[in-house]
Amino acid sequence: MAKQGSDDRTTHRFADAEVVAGTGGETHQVAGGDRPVLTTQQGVPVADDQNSLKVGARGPTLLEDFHLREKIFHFDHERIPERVVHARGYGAHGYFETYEPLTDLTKADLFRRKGEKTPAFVRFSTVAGNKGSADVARDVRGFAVKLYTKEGNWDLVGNNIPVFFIQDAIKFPDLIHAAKPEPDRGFPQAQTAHDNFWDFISLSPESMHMVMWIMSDRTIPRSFRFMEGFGVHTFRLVNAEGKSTYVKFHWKPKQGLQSVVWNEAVKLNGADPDFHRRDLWDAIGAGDYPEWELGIQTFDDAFADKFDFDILDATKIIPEEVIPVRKVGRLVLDRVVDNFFAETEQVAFCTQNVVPGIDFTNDPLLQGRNFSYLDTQLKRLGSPNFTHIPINAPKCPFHHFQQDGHMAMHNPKGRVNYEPNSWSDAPGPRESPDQGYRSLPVPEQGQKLRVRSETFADHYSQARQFYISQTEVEQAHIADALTFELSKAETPAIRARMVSHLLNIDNDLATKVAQGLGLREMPDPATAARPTRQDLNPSPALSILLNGPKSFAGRKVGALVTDGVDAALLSGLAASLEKEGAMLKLVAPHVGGVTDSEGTLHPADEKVDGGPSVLFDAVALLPSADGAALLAKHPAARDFVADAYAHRKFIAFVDAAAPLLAKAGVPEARDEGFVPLTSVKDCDGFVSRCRSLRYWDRGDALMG
Ligand code: HDD
Repeated sequence: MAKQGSDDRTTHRFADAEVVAGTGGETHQVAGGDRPVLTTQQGVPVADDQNSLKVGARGPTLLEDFHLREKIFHFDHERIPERVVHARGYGAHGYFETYEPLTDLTKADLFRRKGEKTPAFVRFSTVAGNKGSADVARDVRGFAVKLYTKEGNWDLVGNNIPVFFIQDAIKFPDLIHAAKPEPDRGFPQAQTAHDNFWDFISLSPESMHMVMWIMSDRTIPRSFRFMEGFGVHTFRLVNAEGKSTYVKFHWKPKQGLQSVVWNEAVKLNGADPDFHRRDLWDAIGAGDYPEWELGIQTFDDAFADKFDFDILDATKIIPEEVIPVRKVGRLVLDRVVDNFFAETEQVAFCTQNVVPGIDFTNDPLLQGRNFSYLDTQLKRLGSPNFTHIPINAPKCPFHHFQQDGHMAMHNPKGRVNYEPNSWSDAPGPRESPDQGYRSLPVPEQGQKLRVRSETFADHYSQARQFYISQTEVEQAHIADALTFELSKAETPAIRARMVSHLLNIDNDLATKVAQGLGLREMPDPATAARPTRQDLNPSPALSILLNGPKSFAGRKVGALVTDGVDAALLSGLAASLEKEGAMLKLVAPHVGGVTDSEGTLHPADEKVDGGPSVLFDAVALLPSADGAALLAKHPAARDFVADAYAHRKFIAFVDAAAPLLAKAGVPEARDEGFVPLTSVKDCDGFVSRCRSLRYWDRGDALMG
């Protein structure tokens, strides 16, 4: 129930609802105690919210029923258009804290004072799927940050990948049309594994660097908390003297990087389509606030001129080994939304929302984005007054003469609505040449041309650099992902065309994918505008596995338990995990829980059918002997074990679990990913094994 200006949630409690029988046999929930009386939007108290106004008990409904009409009318209009891209997202509040003044580089107010805390709202998203699609689709993740600075809102609207598919915004509608469901049939949903996408991509060599990223495990993150964010474009920092420095923005998760494996992603989307949003909600609710450090790579014209690639080309990175990332502050997410629609859905990011001290470059993708975002918010939120919505309004004072329009909520008083004016009693705001935003006076001249700069022409060298920077496991995942996706492309010519590009990136990769596809004949390499450079060094910063967490904090162990579970082991495991900052979740035959060896009841977090091992980072098999025999007959329990094994998770087990392991098809010779729990002292050892997240040596024959 809406109660203006109040966060009182007592109206949602059930306990004090009193259900009474009415005279005509109808029932009502009546106001009682401190429960407010239900009203219409006009504030008129409502006597009966269960029955519409009719002629007699079985007669027609009356048009006069203003309560019915208002209620249905409002319901009919509850939906707004979903975002044309990034429709599925999840947001949270927090703050950004500046480590040290950056006044030598920028006059941006938020970077002036050490320890300054700037309120922030972040929305993570997938790109292609609709609002109701599954969270762990293979897709780029949006990483949009709104910083409510003292000199206005700064939106850094980034992704979890530092490059993009295209170099010029004019190709964005084509790219998105090709990625979204095909227009005649309306599917596939939230996936790029179809002809249109790969047709477009295979005809766009500029996408090849991005293809390496999207086919890597970056597009199946384990959690929003465990992924990086990037501003992608080169921006400018401008200091008080008007000196400009180029900058690339990075968000580095303090929790380390982590992804799921593809077979896990597929199963996760069925087991919990809300996996990522639930993870963020749960972590913040548990006080385990995710943090990212803001990193900057800064450079000048001299570097830009000698760099191998064009700094205005959004399909290129500057390797961290070439320009190190300097950490300048941290972003902490410490509050979930109160209302999903009001905040996550209505938040409106615009790349053109910059503050004094931050400026744009001529990156043609960024320039086009600056047109698009304002426009799309008008369509989506329905009024130029979308800035009046609290989530979008600045938190600093603001004064302007923009007025009226649909749903105007800030309506200035008095006569003056223009400037300059000569009214002395209430003259209103004026511009400030000193404090106001000034665009960097970059000299620009040239002919009007529709061309792509020659300096944007190398499409393969950094794609190769990304590939050779991956560990063997990660390279195999890229080959598997390409094989999977291209196998879903029904047109053989599209598959072959993609392989012709891969030949320009890495011969082994092309060969693996060609074999995976069963290509009869290897195509010729695609004609390249520039030959692929073989001299770019691998960049370890590009690997997820080389940049994993140092601890198991923030992760979850799923323990399969039955009645008779060893009480000491269970509490020992819980204690070891708590010490690490990780969580223990109990999966049992019944959600009511299990009674341990000492007679204590432990409610379960999941019933075994609803709590597959894909939901957890590692598992513990702690059944009693009777329980193991029971679970061995249970298909969901066998899958729990078989999947944990196939996904190369660390598995703690008690001796009694042997029949379950056998039925799940686990070889009797246990590899080092298995940790026997013979006594409580083994629990710490298990947790420290879990820090490396997966036992990758488990054998190439396994899927994943
Ligand atoms: Fe975009 C949304 C990120 C290129 C046009 N974009 C959107 C969101 C993110 C990005 C994170 C979701 C914001 C939210 O959570 O509300 N977009 C990017 C990145 C790009 C990029 C990192 C390349 C570097 N986008 C891009 C181009 C165009 C757009 C080239 C158009 C020319 N993007 C939009 C949009 C969206 C959007 C249509 C849809 C919903 C919205 O803006 O608010 O304007």
